[in-house]
Amino acid sequence: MFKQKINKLLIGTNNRGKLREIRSLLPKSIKIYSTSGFNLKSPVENGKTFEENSLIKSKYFSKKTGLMCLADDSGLEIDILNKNPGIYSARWGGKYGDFGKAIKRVYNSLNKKDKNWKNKKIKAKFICALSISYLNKKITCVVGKVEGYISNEPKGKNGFGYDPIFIPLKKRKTFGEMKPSQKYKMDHRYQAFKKIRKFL
Ligand code: ITT
Repeated sequence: MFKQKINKLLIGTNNRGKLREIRSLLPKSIKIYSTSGFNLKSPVENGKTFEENSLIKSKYFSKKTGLMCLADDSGLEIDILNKNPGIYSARWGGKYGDFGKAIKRVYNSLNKKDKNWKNKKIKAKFICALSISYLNKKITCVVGKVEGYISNEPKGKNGFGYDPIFIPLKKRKTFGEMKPSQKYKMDHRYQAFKKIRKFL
């Protein structure tokens, strides 16, 4: 069991939206490093679950830099699409991470599945697996979730990725319409963060 508090940490992501959000969730006392300082590419994410892919990233970036690393693997699961895009959420954006394209693919898939989907509540959840590793050793790996549904059209310019099409339960606005400070206090990443607080 890892007992010390962490005082420096590499955030193992090349996604700027995630980096912004993780920075704002970490205590200010921790010295944070990002992958851009090391000019590192991402590893191949060939795991079958969010947890496996998160650990692939935290171990890979830790071994490359010699720093303890926090990595995030996340995505959007849509019930009637058999939980797709799920672990393929980034890949639905194509080689260039085009989220206009990923969102179109969601709407095309929904249209194919059920012509009448806009008159129904399309259940979805965001999932986030956060892991901390030091070299090849896993220190922790936890999962956080937020449930909600898919908006009939993209709304809002805040956030990143699928934020414009996700409305959390009991809210009317998409994550893309919310202020970042509001989204950060309720989303899947925050739910996962609560479970690793004891390390930070
Ligand atoms: P790294 O692997 O470098 O961290 P990535 O973008 O490839 O970056 P993932 O493999 O975890 O990360 O893919 C998750 C995708 O799911 C990501 O590209 C986002 O578009 C989407 N996603 C995850 N969390 C999200 C959030 O809070 N809001 C909107 N979209 C999110």
